[in-house]
Amino acid sequence: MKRKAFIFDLDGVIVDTAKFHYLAWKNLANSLGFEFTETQNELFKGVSRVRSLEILLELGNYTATAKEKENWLVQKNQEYLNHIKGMDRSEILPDVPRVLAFLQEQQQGIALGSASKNARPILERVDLLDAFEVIVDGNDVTAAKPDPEVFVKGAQGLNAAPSDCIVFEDSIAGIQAANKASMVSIGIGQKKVLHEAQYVFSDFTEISASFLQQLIDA
Ligand code: B16
Ligand code: MG
Repeated sequence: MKRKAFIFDLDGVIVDTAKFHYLAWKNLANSLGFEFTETQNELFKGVSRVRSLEILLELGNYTATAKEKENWLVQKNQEYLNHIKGMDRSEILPDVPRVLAFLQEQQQGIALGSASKNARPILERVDLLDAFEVIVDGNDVTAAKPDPEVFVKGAQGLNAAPSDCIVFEDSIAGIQAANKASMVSIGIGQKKVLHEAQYVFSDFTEISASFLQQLIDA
């Protein structure tokens, strides 16, 4: 049997934590005297925490000192951590456990490739820490998506060639990272947003066992 490497993004693929990031960024924006909308929050998907703050301040036309930025990053993350404390298995997105179980049965490599520095506590909350043989997160990389570093490290951890890797991603930057790494890119979300992906599905309920088998056999 062939062994491929399946690399999963976290936020927006395994769980929907974008809503918690949004609440925390919105509170910060409001405390600085400007609005932050859910549409603007789309710009933050797959983007690092530090870069997200820069974008937020640009949106609010706000200039800040390095010390202020440092404090706000801590404040935002504390609020985000308060939200994720309440997470449990019910937060796992539909059919993710079915796809993970199928890949495990087929003895495929399974890795996490996330920009988040909070990936491990989130996986622990939803009881999925053991589902991943390799975890590469925001603490392990120096270059953020669309740089392919996070996925390249995931492939190395699984001892797989890039051409044997399949990446599931919900962000444009993440799809670009997978493409740059010459891996198969699968978008989870809207076709019009993720048109650079090789395949796009709304969610995992649309991903059949026969499609996964084709990816393994390819
Ligand atoms: P943290 P992913 C990304 O996770 C999120 O999509 C993005 O919105 C967030 O800013 C980033 O993680 C950093 O998260 O503040 O927890 O380190 O989609 O790459 O799993
Ligand atoms: Mg994501």
